[in-house]
Amino acid sequence: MSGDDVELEARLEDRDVFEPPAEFVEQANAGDPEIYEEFEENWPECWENAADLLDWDSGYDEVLDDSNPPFYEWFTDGKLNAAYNCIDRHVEAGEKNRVAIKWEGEHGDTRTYTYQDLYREVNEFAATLRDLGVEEDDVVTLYMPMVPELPIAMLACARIGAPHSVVFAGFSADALATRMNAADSEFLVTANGYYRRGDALDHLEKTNEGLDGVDHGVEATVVVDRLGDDDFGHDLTASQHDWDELMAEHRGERVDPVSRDAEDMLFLMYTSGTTGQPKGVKHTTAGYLSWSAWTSQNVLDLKREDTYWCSADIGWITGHSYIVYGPLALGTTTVMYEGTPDFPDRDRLWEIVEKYSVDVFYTAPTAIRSFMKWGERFPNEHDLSSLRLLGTVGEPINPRAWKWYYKHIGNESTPIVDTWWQTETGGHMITTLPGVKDMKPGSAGPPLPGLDVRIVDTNGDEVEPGRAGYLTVNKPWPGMLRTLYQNDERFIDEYWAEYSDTDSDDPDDWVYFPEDGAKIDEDGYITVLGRVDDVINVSGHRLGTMEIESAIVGVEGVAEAAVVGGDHDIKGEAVYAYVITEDGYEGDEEMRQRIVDGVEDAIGPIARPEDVIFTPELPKTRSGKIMRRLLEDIANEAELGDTSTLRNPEIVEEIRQKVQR
Ligand code: 6R9
Repeated sequence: MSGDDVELEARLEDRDVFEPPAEFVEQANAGDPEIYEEFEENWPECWENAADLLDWDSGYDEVLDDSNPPFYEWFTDGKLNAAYNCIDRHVEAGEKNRVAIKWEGEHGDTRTYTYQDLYREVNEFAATLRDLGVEEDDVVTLYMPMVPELPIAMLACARIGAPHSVVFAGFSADALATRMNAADSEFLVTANGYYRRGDALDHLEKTNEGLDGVDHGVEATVVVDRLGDDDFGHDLTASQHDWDELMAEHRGERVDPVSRDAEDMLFLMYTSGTTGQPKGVKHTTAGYLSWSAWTSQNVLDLKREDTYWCSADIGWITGHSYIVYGPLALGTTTVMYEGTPDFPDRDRLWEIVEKYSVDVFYTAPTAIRSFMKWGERFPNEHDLSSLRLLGTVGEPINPRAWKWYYKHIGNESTPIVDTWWQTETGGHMITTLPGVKDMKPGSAGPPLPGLDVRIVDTNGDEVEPGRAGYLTVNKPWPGMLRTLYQNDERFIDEYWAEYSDTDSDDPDDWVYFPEDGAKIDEDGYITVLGRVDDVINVSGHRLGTMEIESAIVGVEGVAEAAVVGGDHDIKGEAVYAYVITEDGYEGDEEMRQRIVDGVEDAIGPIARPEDVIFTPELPKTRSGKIMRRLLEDIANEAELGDTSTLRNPEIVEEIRQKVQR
């Protein structure tokens, strides 16, 4: 570091409040501080502001129907189509030549779709889906890498009223099968492969393995050819079709957007929970779309003229809301990148920001911590002056990483929005409105206007500022999940039972529990501390410990396993597996490898254990419960918590010695 840098670092180090620059404030979509009060006074009608961002086939009766909590309905009896809102209306408004999607492949190959191009492709694929037999309300599974055909397929589904269920391409064959089975999904769109750090990956092989695990008949699979000459040469079966061939058959066809009820399902998204079975989060057409659009406008400050880039994968909720639905509903240009941030070099993202003159950039703390480790010389090689706003999502961001992002990417002249939200919330919930509020590194900020968020203790009583407690949301909001797919009971158990009077039909007795710990400061700024359930957040991705444990006990020779999250410099948290072997099996390198492979096969490489620790016993309470907290302390090399309630306290020291080895 130069002398100037040292001084600058020191200057940022001491600051804990940052004001948004005047230049930003002047042009911000949300610029009026009164909005918080106005929304509170005018709740729930304030959310007409979100509904007004959409074009409706016919208007809604009520903003909110809360007669049957927690099954809230928003914008009741309104009719609309999400694809129409993301495409047709922009074309009709004379914006057909505006760029909708700028796609960049890993090797630098590019594709550009104007709104007119998107209109054509989405119509043709909608016609294709219909022809394959997809009807309104059929769930179509999309197991696709970051290719433009993914948003095209999503919007084609939306056009014909068929909910999509996107399964992250990095998930395993088993994960695909579990999700297709859970949703009874008979249609699949996939790809022959994609590129990762220069290598072609065989995605069709994995798809076929997954299809072997589907319990019901699969009507049709459509395969995108991403690999061309690098294709692995699998023959397509009778029910598998080539995307390009089908599209050629339907060239020029148009499909009227189906008028959907506001509350009709737009999509399902499976996410990890405390049990081994992933949860099918159900999002609706009007509530979700209006929420992703309103937050894109007011939090990400998107303008139609912007080039905006969210570096997430569309396989996660962030990509759904903030690569596809939000930005396209607003008629913005959204950038999509296929590859990783460090291929071919560690300046790949900054090269893209410069090349496209990106105005707003949204990424995850784990990525920022990698950029930090790689050093400022990579961003410094590029002109990043087009950036107006930066965002982060997925996990808490530590103040040091925040300040690095602020200085080296934002040049101390762009606000940062640290956005707390979840698959279940549909879009942003806790974050600063960037033109209105000061920023405090390490704190996401106040709840958005119109939200009632409280930090409570185990009894549900609000805790003092500065004290750790549990995050709760005390009023419904349009973007919220409506239920878990075909499982209302689990929906109540997982999200409401903890702090609600579940016998009551008074909405005031119902409290949503996101299963995060948090604290609030005197100014109402919330610092989210992380999950309080058995979910690990690895690089911003939610992984259930139970899912990983059941994968491990499925490995030959494993008797018992406990999985915990341990601190990790880059990933935030990493997976640590404690394993007891069966008699006759050695906890050796070969076994360790089989365990790692077992987890990759069951879930995917993101769940790969950082370390596998073989132990003769697990620390257990007298009632036989595994004390995960102690295992976490060991993984973190932290001071050990109380061991007095253990049946086998001596084992803790034994395990600790192994880990330090
Ligand atoms: C959007 C997304 C949700 C969980 C959530 C929380 C963590 C997300 C955060 C954050 C602190 C933030 N999380 N954003 N924690 N600060 N800005 O990530 O959805 O994959 O469902 O994960 O991620 O623990 O409960 P999802």
